[in-house]
Amino acid sequence: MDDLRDKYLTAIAAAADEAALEDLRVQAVGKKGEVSLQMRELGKMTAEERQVAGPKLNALKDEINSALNAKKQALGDAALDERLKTEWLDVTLPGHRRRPGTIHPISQVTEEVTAIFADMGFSVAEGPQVESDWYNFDALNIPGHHPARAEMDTFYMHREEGDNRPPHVLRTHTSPVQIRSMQEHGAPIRIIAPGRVYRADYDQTHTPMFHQVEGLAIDKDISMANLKWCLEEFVKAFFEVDDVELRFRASHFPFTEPSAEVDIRCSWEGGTLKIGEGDDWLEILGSGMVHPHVLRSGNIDPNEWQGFAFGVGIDRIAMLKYGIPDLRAFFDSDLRWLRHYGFASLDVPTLHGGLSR
Ligand code: 2U9
Repeated sequence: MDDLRDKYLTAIAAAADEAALEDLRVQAVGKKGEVSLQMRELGKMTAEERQVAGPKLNALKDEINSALNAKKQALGDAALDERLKTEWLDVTLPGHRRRPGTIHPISQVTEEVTAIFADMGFSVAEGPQVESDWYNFDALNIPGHHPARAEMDTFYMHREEGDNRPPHVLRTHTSPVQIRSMQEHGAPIRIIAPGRVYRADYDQTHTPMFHQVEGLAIDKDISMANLKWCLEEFVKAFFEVDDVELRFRASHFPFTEPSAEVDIRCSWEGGTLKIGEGDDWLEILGSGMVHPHVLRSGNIDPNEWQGFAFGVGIDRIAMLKYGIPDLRAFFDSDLRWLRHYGFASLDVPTLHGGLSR
Protein backbone atom coordinates (compact mmCIF):
# COMPACT_ATOMS: atom_id res chain seq x y z
CA MET A 1 0.00 0.00 0.00
CA ASP A 2 2.95 2.32 0.75
CA ASP A 3 4.34 1.52 -2.69
CA LEU A 4 1.03 2.46 -4.27
CA ARG A 5 0.89 5.71 -2.32
CA ASP A 6 4.44 6.70 -3.33
CA LYS A 7 3.84 5.74 -6.96
CA TYR A 8 0.68 7.77 -7.37
CA LEU A 9 1.52 10.78 -5.21
CA THR A 10 4.82 11.20 -7.12
CA ALA A 11 3.11 10.78 -10.49
CA ILE A 12 0.35 13.24 -9.55
CA ALA A 13 2.88 15.85 -8.40
CA ALA A 14 4.69 15.46 -11.76
CA ALA A 15 1.55 15.53 -13.96
CA ALA A 16 1.92 18.18 -16.65
CA ASP A 17 -1.72 18.79 -17.50
CA GLU A 18 -5.29 17.82 -16.76
CA ALA A 19 -5.27 14.97 -19.30
CA ALA A 20 -2.31 13.30 -17.54
CA LEU A 21 -4.11 13.79 -14.24
CA GLU A 22 -7.24 12.12 -15.60
CA ASP A 23 -5.16 9.11 -16.79
CA LEU A 24 -3.71 8.78 -13.29
CA ARG A 25 -7.18 8.98 -11.72
CA VAL A 26 -8.40 6.11 -13.93
CA GLN A 27 -5.26 4.04 -13.23
CA ALA A 28 -5.48 4.51 -9.45
CA VAL A 29 -9.07 4.97 -8.31
CA GLY A 30 -11.09 4.35 -11.49
CA LYS A 31 -13.44 1.31 -11.53
CA LYS A 32 -10.64 -1.01 -12.63
CA GLY A 33 -7.85 1.06 -11.05
CA GLU A 34 -5.15 -0.41 -8.81
CA VAL A 35 -6.69 0.82 -5.57
CA SER A 36 -10.15 -0.40 -6.56
CA LEU A 37 -8.74 -3.86 -7.41
CA GLN A 38 -7.09 -3.97 -3.99
CA MET A 39 -10.47 -3.13 -2.46
CA ARG A 40 -12.02 -6.09 -4.22
CA GLU A 41 -9.45 -8.31 -2.50
CA LEU A 42 -11.00 -7.35 0.86
CA GLY A 43 -13.75 -9.92 0.26
CA LYS A 44 -11.22 -12.74 0.30
CA MET A 45 -9.71 -11.66 3.62
CA THR A 46 -10.57 -12.80 7.12
CA ALA A 47 -12.63 -10.44 9.22
CA GLU A 48 -9.59 -9.39 11.26
CA GLU A 49 -7.45 -8.72 8.18
CA ARG A 50 -10.29 -6.76 6.66
CA GLN A 51 -10.61 -4.55 9.72
CA VAL A 52 -7.01 -3.49 9.30
CA ALA A 53 -6.76 -3.30 5.48
CA GLY A 54 -10.23 -1.73 4.83
CA PRO A 55 -9.73 1.63 6.55
CA LYS A 56 -6.17 1.85 5.19
CA LEU A 57 -7.35 1.37 1.62
CA ASN A 58 -10.15 3.91 2.11
CA ALA A 59 -7.65 6.39 3.54
CA LEU A 60 -5.33 5.76 0.56
CA LYS A 61 -8.20 6.32 -1.88
CA ASP A 62 -9.10 9.57 -0.10
CA GLU A 63 -5.47 10.66 -0.10
CA ILE A 64 -5.08 10.04 -3.82
CA ASN A 65 -8.38 11.79 -4.59
CA SER A 66 -7.35 14.85 -2.54
CA ALA A 67 -3.96 14.94 -4.26
CA LEU A 68 -5.71 14.74 -7.66
CA ASN A 69 -8.04 17.60 -6.73
CA ALA A 70 -5.26 19.74 -5.31
CA LYS A 71 -3.13 19.19 -8.41
CA LYS A 72 -6.10 19.91 -10.67
CA GLN A 73 -6.67 23.19 -8.85
CA ALA A 74 -2.97 24.06 -9.10
CA LEU A 75 -2.86 23.28 -12.82
CA GLY A 76 -6.01 25.43 -13.32
CA ASP A 77 -4.45 28.33 -11.44
CA ALA A 78 -1.24 27.99 -13.45
CA ALA A 79 -3.20 27.93 -16.71
CA LEU A 80 -5.12 31.03 -15.67
CA ASP A 81 -1.87 32.78 -14.68
CA GLU A 82 -0.44 31.88 -18.08
CA ARG A 83 -3.52 33.29 -19.88
CA LEU A 84 -3.47 36.43 -17.76
CA LYS A 85 0.20 36.92 -18.66
CA THR A 86 -0.43 36.64 -22.40
CA GLU A 87 -3.93 38.10 -22.68
CA TRP A 88 -3.55 41.18 -20.54
CA LEU A 89 -5.15 44.42 -21.55
CA ASP A 90 -3.92 47.89 -20.73
CA VAL A 91 -7.13 49.62 -19.74
CA THR A 92 -5.29 52.92 -19.54
CA LEU A 93 -4.76 52.96 -23.33
CA PRO A 94 -6.94 55.47 -25.16
CA GLY A 95 -10.25 53.87 -26.21
CA HIS A 96 -11.40 53.22 -29.77
CA ARG A 97 -12.70 56.50 -31.18
CA ARG A 98 -16.37 55.96 -31.93
CA ARG A 99 -17.61 57.72 -35.02
CA PRO A 100 -20.03 60.33 -33.71
CA GLY A 101 -23.55 60.41 -35.12
CA THR A 102 -24.66 63.17 -37.48
CA ILE A 103 -27.57 65.58 -37.68
CA HIS A 104 -30.03 64.61 -40.42
CA PRO A 105 -30.22 67.18 -43.24
CA ILE A 106 -33.94 67.66 -42.49
CA SER A 107 -33.15 68.54 -38.87
CA GLN A 108 -30.35 70.83 -40.00
CA VAL A 109 -32.52 72.64 -42.57
CA THR A 110 -35.37 72.96 -40.06
CA GLU A 111 -32.92 74.61 -37.65
CA GLU A 112 -31.66 76.91 -40.42
CA VAL A 113 -35.16 77.99 -41.42
CA THR A 114 -36.07 78.50 -37.76
CA ALA A 115 -33.00 80.67 -37.17
CA ILE A 116 -33.85 82.84 -40.20
CA PHE A 117 -37.47 83.42 -39.23
CA ALA A 118 -36.62 83.83 -35.55
CA ASP A 119 -34.44 86.74 -36.66
CA MET A 120 -37.53 88.29 -38.28
CA GLY A 121 -39.58 87.89 -35.10
CA PHE A 122 -41.35 84.59 -35.80
CA SER A 123 -41.69 82.05 -33.00
CA VAL A 124 -42.06 78.31 -33.50
CA ALA A 125 -45.46 76.66 -32.99
CA GLU A 126 -46.15 72.95 -32.86
CA GLY A 127 -49.25 70.76 -32.81
CA PRO A 128 -50.56 67.20 -33.15
CA GLN A 129 -49.83 65.04 -36.18
CA VAL A 130 -53.17 63.25 -35.82
CA GLU A 131 -55.83 65.92 -36.40
CA SER A 132 -59.58 66.19 -36.56
CA ASP A 133 -60.89 66.78 -40.06
CA TRP A 134 -62.17 70.14 -38.88
CA TYR A 135 -58.66 71.45 -38.08
CA ASN A 136 -57.10 69.84 -41.13
CA PHE A 137 -59.80 70.82 -43.66
CA ASP A 138 -62.90 72.81 -42.66
CA ALA A 139 -61.00 75.44 -40.66
CA LEU A 140 -58.80 76.02 -43.70
CA ASN A 141 -61.73 76.65 -46.02
CA ILE A 142 -61.60 73.15 -47.49
CA PRO A 143 -65.21 71.90 -47.10
CA GLY A 144 -66.24 68.25 -47.53
CA HIS A 145 -67.06 68.56 -51.21
CA HIS A 146 -63.89 70.55 -52.03
CA PRO A 147 -61.67 68.83 -54.61
CA ALA A 148 -58.60 69.68 -52.49
CA ARG A 149 -59.76 67.08 -49.94
CA ALA A 150 -59.79 64.37 -52.57
CA GLU A 151 -56.52 65.60 -54.07
CA MET A 152 -54.70 65.53 -50.76
CA ASP A 153 -54.45 61.70 -50.66
CA THR A 154 -55.29 61.78 -46.98
CA PHE A 155 -54.53 59.01 -44.50
CA TYR A 156 -57.65 58.40 -42.40
CA MET A 157 -57.53 56.94 -38.89
CA HIS A 158 -59.64 53.91 -37.99
CA ARG A 159 -63.18 54.33 -36.61
CA GLU A 160 -65.15 51.56 -34.91
CA GLU A 161 -67.98 50.02 -36.95
CA GLY A 162 -71.11 52.13 -36.43
CA ASP A 163 -69.23 55.22 -35.23
CA ASN A 164 -70.37 57.78 -37.75
CA ARG A 165 -68.25 60.71 -36.61
CA PRO A 166 -65.78 61.85 -39.27
CA PRO A 167 -62.48 60.04 -38.79
CA HIS A 168 -59.32 61.81 -37.62
CA VAL A 169 -56.58 62.20 -40.21
CA LEU A 170 -52.81 62.33 -40.34
CA ARG A 171 -52.37 66.04 -40.98
CA THR A 172 -51.77 66.75 -44.67
CA HIS A 173 -50.11 70.10 -43.90
CA THR A 174 -48.99 71.96 -40.77
CA SER A 175 -51.73 74.58 -41.23
CA PRO A 176 -53.87 73.19 -38.35
CA VAL A 177 -51.04 74.33 -36.05
CA GLN A 178 -51.65 77.92 -37.11
CA ILE A 179 -55.40 77.61 -36.55
CA ARG A 180 -54.76 76.32 -33.03
CA SER A 181 -52.22 79.11 -32.39
CA MET A 182 -54.66 81.80 -33.54
CA GLN A 183 -57.34 80.34 -31.26
CA GLU A 184 -54.93 80.22 -28.34
CA HIS A 185 -53.07 83.52 -28.70
CA GLY A 186 -55.25 85.68 -30.95
CA ALA A 187 -53.84 88.53 -33.05
CA PRO A 188 -51.30 89.96 -33.67
CA ILE A 189 -49.34 86.80 -34.25
CA ARG A 190 -46.14 85.85 -36.05
CA ILE A 191 -45.32 82.15 -36.12
CA ILE A 192 -43.77 79.37 -38.16
CA ALA A 193 -44.95 75.79 -37.93
CA PRO A 194 -42.33 73.23 -38.98
CA GLY A 195 -43.09 69.53 -38.89
CA ARG A 196 -44.07 66.21 -40.38
CA VAL A 197 -47.03 65.92 -42.72
CA TYR A 198 -48.57 62.92 -44.46
CA ARG A 199 -50.04 62.22 -47.88
CA ALA A 200 -50.68 58.83 -49.46
CA ASP A 201 -48.30 59.33 -52.35
CA TYR A 202 -45.09 57.50 -53.16
CA ASP A 203 -42.90 57.97 -56.22
CA GLN A 204 -39.61 59.55 -57.29
CA THR A 205 -40.55 62.97 -55.84
CA HIS A 206 -43.11 62.07 -53.14
CA THR A 207 -42.87 60.18 -49.85
CA PRO A 208 -45.94 59.41 -47.69
CA MET A 209 -44.37 61.42 -44.87
CA PHE A 210 -42.54 64.66 -45.57
CA HIS A 211 -41.75 67.96 -43.88
CA GLN A 212 -43.05 71.48 -44.22
CA VAL A 213 -42.55 74.84 -42.69
CA GLU A 214 -45.51 77.14 -42.85
CA GLY A 215 -45.51 80.74 -41.72
CA LEU A 216 -48.25 83.06 -40.56
CA ALA A 217 -48.13 86.79 -39.80
CA ILE A 218 -51.31 88.57 -38.72
CA ASP A 219 -51.50 92.25 -37.85
CA LYS A 220 -53.55 95.39 -38.61
CA ASP A 221 -51.83 96.47 -41.81
CA ILE A 222 -49.95 93.54 -43.27
CA SER A 223 -49.85 93.36 -47.06
CA MET A 224 -48.43 91.32 -49.94
CA ALA A 225 -45.48 93.74 -49.89
CA ASN A 226 -44.53 92.53 -46.41
CA LEU A 227 -44.87 88.95 -47.65
CA LYS A 228 -42.59 89.64 -50.60
CA TRP A 229 -39.91 91.25 -48.45
CA CYS A 230 -40.09 88.48 -45.90
CA LEU A 231 -39.72 85.70 -48.46
CA GLU A 232 -36.89 87.54 -50.22
CA GLU A 233 -35.01 87.82 -46.93
CA PHE A 234 -35.65 84.15 -46.29
CA VAL A 235 -34.43 82.95 -49.68
CA LYS A 236 -31.27 85.12 -49.50
CA ALA A 237 -30.42 83.93 -46.00
CA PHE A 238 -31.25 80.28 -46.69
CA PHE A 239 -29.30 79.95 -49.94
CA GLU A 240 -26.58 82.25 -48.57
CA VAL A 241 -26.60 84.64 -51.53
CA ASP A 242 -26.61 88.46 -51.54
CA ASP A 243 -29.24 88.88 -54.25
CA VAL A 244 -32.22 86.92 -55.46
CA GLU A 245 -35.05 87.62 -57.81
CA LEU A 246 -38.46 86.24 -56.90
CA ARG A 247 -41.34 85.76 -59.31
CA PHE A 248 -44.85 85.72 -57.85
CA ARG A 249 -47.19 83.70 -60.06
CA ALA A 250 -50.91 84.02 -59.41
CA SER A 251 -52.24 80.74 -58.11
CA HIS A 252 -55.05 79.30 -56.03
CA PHE A 253 -55.18 77.78 -52.54
CA PRO A 254 -58.40 77.47 -50.53
CA PHE A 255 -56.79 79.09 -47.45
CA THR A 256 -55.35 82.22 -49.09
CA GLU A 257 -56.78 84.94 -51.31
CA PRO A 258 -55.03 86.22 -53.31
CA SER A 259 -52.57 83.35 -53.65
CA ALA A 260 -49.20 83.19 -55.31
CA GLU A 261 -46.62 80.54 -56.08
CA VAL A 262 -43.11 81.83 -55.73
CA ASP A 263 -40.24 81.00 -58.09
CA ILE A 264 -36.61 82.05 -57.71
CA ARG A 265 -34.24 82.87 -60.54
CA CYS A 266 -31.56 80.23 -60.94
CA SER A 267 -29.24 78.47 -63.33
CA TRP A 268 -28.50 74.75 -63.65
CA GLU A 269 -25.37 75.24 -65.75
CA GLY A 270 -22.93 72.35 -65.45
CA GLY A 271 -25.48 70.41 -63.43
CA THR A 272 -25.08 72.53 -60.31
CA LEU A 273 -27.70 74.89 -59.01
CA LYS A 274 -26.87 78.58 -58.78
CA ILE A 275 -29.41 80.79 -57.07
CA GLY A 276 -29.95 84.39 -58.20
CA GLU A 277 -28.49 84.11 -61.70
CA GLY A 278 -29.38 82.43 -65.01
CA ASP A 279 -32.56 82.01 -67.03
CA ASP A 280 -34.33 79.24 -65.15
CA TRP A 281 -37.00 79.52 -62.46
CA LEU A 282 -37.28 77.23 -59.48
CA GLU A 283 -40.61 76.88 -57.71
CA ILE A 284 -40.07 76.64 -53.99
CA LEU A 285 -42.93 78.30 -52.11
CA GLY A 286 -46.66 78.82 -51.96
CA SER A 287 -48.11 81.87 -50.29
CA GLY A 288 -50.88 84.41 -50.08
CA MET A 289 -53.08 86.61 -47.90
CA VAL A 290 -54.98 84.57 -45.31
CA HIS A 291 -58.60 83.95 -46.38
CA PRO A 292 -61.19 85.68 -44.14
CA HIS A 293 -62.90 82.34 -43.51
CA VAL A 294 -59.61 80.97 -42.15
CA LEU A 295 -59.14 83.98 -39.84
CA ARG A 296 -62.65 83.37 -38.50
CA SER A 297 -61.78 79.69 -37.84
CA GLY A 298 -59.00 81.03 -35.62
CA ASN A 299 -61.49 83.35 -33.84
CA ILE A 300 -59.83 86.40 -35.40
CA ASP A 301 -62.04 89.17 -36.83
CA PRO A 302 -61.18 89.63 -40.54
CA ASN A 303 -62.60 93.18 -40.42
CA GLU A 304 -59.91 94.14 -37.94
CA TRP A 305 -56.95 91.94 -38.88
CA GLN A 306 -55.26 90.58 -41.96
CA GLY A 307 -52.08 88.79 -42.75
CA PHE A 308 -50.01 86.57 -44.98
CA ALA A 309 -49.17 82.87 -44.93
CA PHE A 310 -46.73 80.70 -46.83
CA GLY A 311 -45.64 77.10 -47.07
CA VAL A 312 -42.39 75.48 -48.12
CA GLY A 313 -41.29 71.85 -48.39
CA ILE A 314 -38.28 71.28 -46.15
CA ASP A 315 -37.19 68.09 -47.89
CA ARG A 316 -37.19 69.83 -51.25
CA ILE A 317 -35.17 72.87 -50.19
CA ALA A 318 -32.75 70.55 -48.33
CA MET A 319 -32.16 68.62 -51.58
CA LEU A 320 -31.66 71.85 -53.51
CA LYS A 321 -29.28 73.46 -51.02
CA TYR A 322 -27.15 70.41 -50.28
CA GLY A 323 -27.25 68.70 -53.69
CA ILE A 324 -29.04 65.60 -52.45
CA PRO A 325 -30.29 63.75 -55.55
CA ASP A 326 -32.81 61.21 -54.21
CA LEU A 327 -35.70 62.18 -51.92
CA ARG A 328 -36.44 58.63 -50.83
CA ALA A 329 -32.91 58.16 -49.44
CA PHE A 330 -33.84 60.71 -46.75
CA PHE A 331 -35.85 58.04 -44.95
CA ASP A 332 -33.79 54.88 -45.60
CA SER A 333 -31.69 55.21 -42.40
CA ASP A 334 -28.63 54.17 -44.43
CA LEU A 335 -25.62 54.91 -42.18
CA ARG A 336 -23.32 55.60 -45.13
CA TRP A 337 -25.81 58.15 -46.51
CA LEU A 338 -26.24 59.69 -43.06
CA ARG A 339 -22.47 60.05 -42.62
CA HIS A 340 -22.15 61.59 -46.06
CA TYR A 341 -25.04 64.05 -45.94
CA GLY A 342 -25.31 64.50 -42.16
CA PHE A 343 -24.00 67.49 -40.20
CA ALA A 344 -21.66 67.68 -37.23
CA SER A 345 -23.75 67.68 -34.09
CA LEU A 346 -22.17 70.83 -32.73
CA ASP A 347 -22.55 72.77 -35.98
CA VAL A 348 -25.69 74.58 -34.87
CA PRO A 349 -26.94 76.98 -37.53
CA THR A 350 -27.10 80.62 -36.42
CA LEU A 351 -27.28 83.76 -38.50
CA HIS A 352 -24.19 85.27 -36.90
CA GLY A 353 -22.14 82.05 -36.99
CA GLY A 354 -23.17 81.16 -40.57
CA LEU A 355 -26.01 78.79 -41.35
CA SER A 356 -23.95 76.00 -42.89
CA ARG A 357 -20.20 75.86 -42.54
C1 2U9 B 1 -53.24 79.28 -42.21
C2 2U9 B 1 -53.53 80.07 -43.29
C3 2U9 B 1 -52.87 79.89 -44.47
C4 2U9 B 1 -50.10 78.03 -45.88
C5 2U9 B 1 -49.73 77.95 -47.31
C6 2U9 B 1 -48.94 77.14 -49.19
C7 2U9 B 1 -49.47 78.29 -49.65
C8 2U9 B 1 -48.25 76.16 -50.05
C9 2U9 B 1 -47.01 74.11 -50.17
C10 2U9 B 1 -45.56 74.40 -50.27
C11 2U9 B 1 -44.85 73.16 -50.64
C12 2U9 B 1 -47.14 72.81 -49.50
O1 2U9 B 1 -45.05 71.41 -48.84
S1 2U9 B 1 -45.74 71.88 -49.98
O2 2U9 B 1 -46.12 70.96 -50.95
N1 2U9 B 1 -47.71 75.12 -49.43
O3 2U9 B 1 -48.18 76.30 -51.23
N2 2U9 B 1 -49.09 76.95 -47.87
S2 2U9 B 1 -50.12 79.14 -48.38
O4 2U9 B 1 -51.25 78.82 -45.76
C13 2U9 B 1 -51.90 78.93 -44.58
C14 2U9 B 1 -51.60 78.15 -43.51
C15 2U9 B 1 -52.27 78.32 -42.31
C16 2U9 B 1 -53.95 79.46 -40.92
